[in-house]
Amino acid sequence: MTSVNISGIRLIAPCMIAIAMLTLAPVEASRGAPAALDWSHAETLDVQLSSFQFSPSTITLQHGQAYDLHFANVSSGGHDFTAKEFFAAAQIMDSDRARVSGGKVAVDAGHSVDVHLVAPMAGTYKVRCTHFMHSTFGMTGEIVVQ
Ligand SMILES: [Cu+2]
Repeated sequence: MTSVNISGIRLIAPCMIAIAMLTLAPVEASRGAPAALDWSHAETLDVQLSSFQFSPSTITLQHGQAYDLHFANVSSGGHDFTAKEFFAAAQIMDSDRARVSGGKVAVDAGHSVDVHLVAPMAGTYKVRCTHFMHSTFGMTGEIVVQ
């Protein structure tokens, strides 16, 4: 087959991306390799951090979908968005990896941090702020991947 038509490529591309994600995922976890993903279609989701809650407190994602999680700290104190299992399982965009440290995204007062990632396997992942007593005051939440 020497000729390739464009519509054929369009149909095949999503499958190839899915296969690439499946094959790259274990490698990604072990050595932080970049993945040839198109992040331009990532869906932006706003998550507000305030004293003392996440809004929304339940974040619903679709497995395999790319997102730009926009964490905005609207309070006058520091907070973090900590979800160790979630971030460990998600495929994080290479240039955003440094923004997630030990499963934690720290957001200074009045600042915001964006993390692009592909939602991992379906499940419910716990979220909390690790600042002293903040989770006790209500800074907890969950990520539900469908
Ligand atoms: Cu907090």
